[in-house]
Amino acid sequence: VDTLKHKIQGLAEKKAPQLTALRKEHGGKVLGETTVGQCIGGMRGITCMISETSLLDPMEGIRYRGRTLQDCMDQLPKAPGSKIGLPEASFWLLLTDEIPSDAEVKALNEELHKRSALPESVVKTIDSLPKDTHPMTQLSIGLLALQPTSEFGKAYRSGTLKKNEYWVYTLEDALSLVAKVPILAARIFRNVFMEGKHIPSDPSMDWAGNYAQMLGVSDDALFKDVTRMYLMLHADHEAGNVSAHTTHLVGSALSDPYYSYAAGVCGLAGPLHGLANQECLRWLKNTRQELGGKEPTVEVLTQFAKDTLASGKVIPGFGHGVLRNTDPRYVIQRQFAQDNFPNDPLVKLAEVCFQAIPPVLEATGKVKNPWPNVDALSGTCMQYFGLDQEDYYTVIFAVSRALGCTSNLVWSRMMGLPIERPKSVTLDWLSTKAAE
Ligand code: AMX
Repeated sequence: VDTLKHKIQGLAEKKAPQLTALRKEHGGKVLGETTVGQCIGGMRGITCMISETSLLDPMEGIRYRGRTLQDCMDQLPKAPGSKIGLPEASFWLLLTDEIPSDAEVKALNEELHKRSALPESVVKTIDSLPKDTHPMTQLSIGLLALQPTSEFGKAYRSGTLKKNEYWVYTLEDALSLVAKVPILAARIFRNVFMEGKHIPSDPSMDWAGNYAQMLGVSDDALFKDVTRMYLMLHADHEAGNVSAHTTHLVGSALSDPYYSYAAGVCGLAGPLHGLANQECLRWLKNTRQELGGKEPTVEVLTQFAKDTLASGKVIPGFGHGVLRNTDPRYVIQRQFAQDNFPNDPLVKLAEVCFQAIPPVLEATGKVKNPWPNVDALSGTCMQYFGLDQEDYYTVIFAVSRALGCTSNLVWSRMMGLPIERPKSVTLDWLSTKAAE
């Protein structure tokens, strides 16, 4: 922890003059105008937040601290025998702007294991929930049940916490939350789908590999890898998306990381956000069923895609709000699937979709990005190993996004960002303004 603190502090010292200059000398500089359309339309395209951890390039996709995901795959330390950049190494990168060494990731994993035990009260709370409570509801309840353990909360209540120490206690909570979230998430999985038979945490394992073995759906070493890959690729995606923004907003009120991320998880549970991967898998499965044993071909899939559009539905797994190219998260998952299980029927179907669907979407003339997004394959990769409990998929997303959301909280407190309070107006106010 001391090394991590030291590195974060060192980076913050480098960034401090930049932040001061931006505030003092350029505070009045115009970044853009806000239109009536943006005010009604979900604030799309309004540049109005800071997130140091990642930045989205419309063509190359998300970059963690300036590194593309392929860079992360190549450069981040790996578990023995694995080719996947470890997600907890990306946590280190998001926090420090440095690729950790193998020894640093090992030490980080040891620290996470030390912090990973769930208090008995949290275990009781989770175990007492009705099994038909959605796993995402259970996860947010579990995170809130952990809130009394917040070091930030305790320090703040003590009345002696100084503003320049906020980030230290936020980091303490971020580490503990990240340490505990796979334990909590695995417990929920085993309670809901495996009759409450739990698999103990293995302190010799990496963060994501251990999560995979606690889920216990497959003994295949590749299941650990697919989990590592999923958790690395979903760790962060700027701060404007619903879960990251919610976490940031709640944190801006100095609510501690447990409160903040529990709120973010509630946003992730929405069908327009974290639930999309589930939709994609369903679409592929339905398509396969309707093909009724027929070999998928580009011609058949083209017709299928046209029919989906004609019935007024979207084709899940394609398109993006900001990206304008094939999502690199899709590219990496596709490579993994091609390398390891190219003959899986759903993988084969997804391959044909990749060829057939973009031209159909392009032909509509309105779809801004006809290319596949992250969700086009993630469910397929998970179900290959037997993780076919679709209601659980968003929980895995949430375990991953804890890395980005909590790193961002640390940096928000480090930069002393204030409470968020954008201006809202009424329709009448807008009409008057529009008529001017
Ligand atoms: N299938 C059919 N129509 C689509 C489409 C798709 N895959 N993607 C976009 N369109 C349509 C939109 O519905 C919109 O139609 P409208 O003008 O009649 O309302 C038009 O094309 C223009 O949309 P856009 O500006 O290209 O996209 P957007 O920013 O409004 O929406 C998204 C982005 C992801 C919601 C959209 O592409 C979509 O619905 N995709 C399918 C669902 C999906 O894969 N979601 C997961 C996204 C990844 C993620 O963030 N987790």
